[in-house]
Formats: sequence, C-alpha cells, structure tokens
Amino acid sequence: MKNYINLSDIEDLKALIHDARAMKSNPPEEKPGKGKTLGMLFFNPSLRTRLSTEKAARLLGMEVMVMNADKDGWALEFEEGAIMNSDKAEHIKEAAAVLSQYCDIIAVRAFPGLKDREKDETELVMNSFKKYASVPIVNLESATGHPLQALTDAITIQELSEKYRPKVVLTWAPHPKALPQSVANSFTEVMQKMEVDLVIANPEGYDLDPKIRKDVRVEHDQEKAFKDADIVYVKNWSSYKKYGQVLEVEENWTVDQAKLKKTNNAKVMHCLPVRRNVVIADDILDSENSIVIQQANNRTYAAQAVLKKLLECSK
Ligand code: AN0
Ligand code: CP
Repeated sequence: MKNYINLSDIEDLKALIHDARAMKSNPPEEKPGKGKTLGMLFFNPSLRTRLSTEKAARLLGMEVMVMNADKDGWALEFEEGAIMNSDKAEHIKEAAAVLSQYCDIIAVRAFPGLKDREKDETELVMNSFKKYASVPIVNLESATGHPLQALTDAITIQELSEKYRPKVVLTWAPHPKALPQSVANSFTEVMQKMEVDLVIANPEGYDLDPKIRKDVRVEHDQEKAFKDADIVYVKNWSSYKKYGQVLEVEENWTVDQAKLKKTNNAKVMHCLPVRRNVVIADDILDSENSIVIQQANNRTYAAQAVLKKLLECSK
C-alpha cells in the first residue's frame, strides 16, 4: 500500500481487518512509528477523524502535527500554470513538497464543493497532494470517499456478524444541510467486498452514483428495505442526480424504534456526527440497538492498521 486514498488501495481487506482487530484486543508493544511524523491537514471540521487518527499514530509511536489548513494556512492554488495575482498565496506544488520534508505520512480532509459534480469527481485536492508530495497520503474524507470510515464500518460489522451473510441496509435519512455522498459511497464499496446482503434504501432522486452502486439493490420504500435487516446503517447524503441539492421528500425517513420492528432486531450504525430526532430518533440512539459508540471506537484501530501498513510499505 503506497497511499490510502481509495478503498482500492487496500490489497487484502481481510488481512487489514484482522490486523486492526488484533491490535484492538491485544495492544502491541512494538512501536513501528518511532521517529516518524504524521502531519494532518483539515480543510473542514472533525472530531472523530482528527482524534482517532492522532491516537492511532501515537499508539504506533509516531509524532503528530495537526493544522486547520482552511483557517491557519495560506490559501492554496491547485491550478497548473496559474498566475497567482489574486487571493491564493501558495501553490500546492510548494506546499506538498515542503510538508514532505517535515512528515513521513500526510493525511488530508477536503470535502466536496457540491456545486460542480465533474469538478468534485476529479478529487483535485487529494490527487494534487498525491502528485506533489513525496510521502504517502491518507484520505481523511474527500470529495467522493471516506475510506477510513468504511474500513471502520467493515471492522464493526465483522465484530458483530453472528450470521454468515447478514442483511445490511444502508438507508438515507433527512438532514437540513447538503452533505457529501462520500460516507455512503465508501460504505457501499466496502460492503461489496464483504460477505453481506446489501440493500440501499433512499427516496427517489437520491440514488447514489451508478458507477459505485453497480448491481446493489436499491429500494425506494424504506419499510420494505428494512424487512429482516440485521444491520441498519443510517446516513444522509445530498442528491447525486440533481447534484448537491436537498430535495423535497414527502415520506418520513427519520429512523426510529417503530421502524426497527420490521427488522431482525437490527443493530443501528451511523458514522457520526448525528442530528438526533432528525436523522435517528432518541429511542434508538439511547437503546441497545445503537452501536454508534463502538463503531466510533473502531476508528482508532482502522487508522492504526492503515498507518502501520503505510509505514511498513515505505521502509
Ligand atoms: C460529514 C458528511 O456527511 O460527509 C462528515 C461525516 C463524517 N457530515 C457532516 O458534515 C454533518
Ligand atoms: N465520522 C467522522 O468522520 O467524524 P468526524 O467528522 O467528527 O471526523
């Protein structure tokens, strides 16, 4: 593994999940990150990603530097050949090269603009760091994906898989703001690599990118999708078709206990942060059905497995 930008950077998902779970149950003594530095750049807010990745790096013995790049750094120019006489003070060419002098791994969070689909799909920020840095790049959630979250979700589902092939439903839920499709995309991708029966439930107009969905069953009736589900993964995303828009939805898609009745007493997951009683009702989040805290805890071990792999591969 040279970078961790997409799920396709994982060569052996089973082995990575196994390694993460082994480090969770039996914290290793050795510090493969001793003398190495992780630099993290955030162009957007974060609680879990920032702190779990820092914790993971420290568990490996690494030093950590974090920067709120949007607030504290120079505004970056990404365009090749730009005449920089306006508001952008520094080009990514210098920024990424300089960071590579200080860091052994660079991790970046950069959400989509959600205005121009083609532009977002070029993953300009992540790919520019990859192009101009000389050290591995980790995606902390980009325009189209959140692979550390997806690895976490795969670990969490494997921890509670009593069944050989659980039924997993990824359901859209309401949210007042336009959110990226990144979490839903990466979750869909990682579930396609696991032994699960995946169904995606979303209102009309909210179908995810067909290049990512492939042949996964999409249901526009949430109640029907929930039947006999073992795991319900709740997440909002803005429309892919009417790109970045929050569309009018008539039915109630908030997930509550009444809706879980149709399921096989499903465990409920969400990447967090979650808006209570808009996305998921209190009666689930405060119940035994919710595993969102266990899920968030696994962020540390997912990041630890990825950073360890990158350290090994860049030796
Ligand atoms: C972000 C999103 O939906 O992509 C981050 C989730 C991990 N969520 C919000 O902005 C609320
Ligand atoms: N799930 C997740 O990525 O949370 P943060 O946005 O708080 O990092």
